[in-house]
Amino acid sequence: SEKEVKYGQITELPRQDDAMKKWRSNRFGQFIHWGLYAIPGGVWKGKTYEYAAEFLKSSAGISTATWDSLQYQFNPIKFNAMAWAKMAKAMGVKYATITTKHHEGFCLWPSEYTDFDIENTPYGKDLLGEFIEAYNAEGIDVSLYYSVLDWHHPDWRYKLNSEEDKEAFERLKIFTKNQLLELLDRYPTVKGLWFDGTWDQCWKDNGQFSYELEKKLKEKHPGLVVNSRMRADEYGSRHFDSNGVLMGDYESGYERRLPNPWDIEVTKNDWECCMTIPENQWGYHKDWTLTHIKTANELIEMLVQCTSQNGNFLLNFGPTGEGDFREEEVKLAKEIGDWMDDNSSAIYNCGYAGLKKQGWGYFTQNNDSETTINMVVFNKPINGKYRVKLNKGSVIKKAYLLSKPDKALDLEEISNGEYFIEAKKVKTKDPFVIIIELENKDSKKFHQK
Ligand code: H79
Repeated sequence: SEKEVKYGQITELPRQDDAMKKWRSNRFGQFIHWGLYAIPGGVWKGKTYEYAAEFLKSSAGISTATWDSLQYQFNPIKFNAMAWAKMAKAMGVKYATITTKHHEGFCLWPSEYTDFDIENTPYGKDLLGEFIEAYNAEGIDVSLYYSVLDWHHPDWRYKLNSEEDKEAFERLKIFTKNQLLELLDRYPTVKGLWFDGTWDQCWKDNGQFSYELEKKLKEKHPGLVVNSRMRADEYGSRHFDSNGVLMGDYESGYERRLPNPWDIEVTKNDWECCMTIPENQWGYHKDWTLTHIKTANELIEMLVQCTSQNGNFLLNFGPTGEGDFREEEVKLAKEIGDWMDDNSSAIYNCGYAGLKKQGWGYFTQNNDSETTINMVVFNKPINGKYRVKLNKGSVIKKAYLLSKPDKALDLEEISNGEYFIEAKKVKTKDPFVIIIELENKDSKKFHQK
């Protein structure tokens, strides 16, 4: 039975305005986690802490005063915003999301509302402004990550137990709103806000506030794209309201995990998966031998899977305290970029093709095309034949490798609409893309004009 929800969804979904269409067509983004935690890099007083480096303050039980004094060491002399932006562009991302303030509370921009910011470091300059300008100059959209959970701010409470807690939290709400409006004021080219740290009871108890805040931010900044994680309704339901309706503009619950690749329900909403390269490290950690480090092919497969299910893929980088990227990240960015150079036509502006996923990989389809389908292959079948099950009545006109458009691949029709594409002897760089051209329109795509 339907509940009455007053502080639920604000914008009807899926949004079809130009800003959202752009967000959707971007598909591949770079996440940047940068803050004071980059300085110790997971190591405190000679001891290495395995848990996420951006949680070191909590893992090592460091007092707020001690942690906050890292501010006076923050001096990323190697930071070169233009070099960062060029690396991101070469990797093939169309957007970047950067931590303006993580749980530690340190602000990467000079904020009027706190001294715990970049202005009061040896670096001193507006680092966030430099970042945005450089990325925009490379044609990359920028969104801002903002944690409402704040270990530095004296008014943050996990739970509001007393009148005094409630008063403190009222002040925290004003602070939060001021900072967000300040960010949008200072950086008018920003495309989206990515909220985090919204799971505590205090936030769940303030659904009306997150509703009014989302509304206000969108009024100030038309086109703004906000993640579902920002929101709770007045009953404390997060991401989805008490009737299961998605809040914000896209689902942002896919953190370090992907949906089941056969799931069709997920294609009905916009969504984004954010992913780390090690198991669970967002900020810079000195020791990457602690866990598995994902390979370029593993990450490319995740990007392709997201695309095939109408999702975006936001891949995280954790720069060092000095302001450069570790070698492993530079190498992966290059490898992914090389693949994107040849195959990005199966990614940008692409989404769910309306077809049943097969074992060899993923179908994607350009949202502006009705008769061309991409097959991105990660598992080569032993018989060299790629099964394609089209919707009934569909006929394949031609199939070929994206890398060799002039050579038609052999087709074997199995039954009405069902084919084998033969590609046993082809030489390709893996993972590779096969293109199918259909005789007729065959599209059950969700995001259609
Ligand atoms: O910024 C990165 C991490 O530092 C941050 N989010 C990503 C993007 C992060 N903060 N905390 N966590 C990740 C893990 C926290 C998980 C939990 Fe929970 C919060 C466990 C209990 C409360 C998630 C929300 C699972 C249950 C509720």
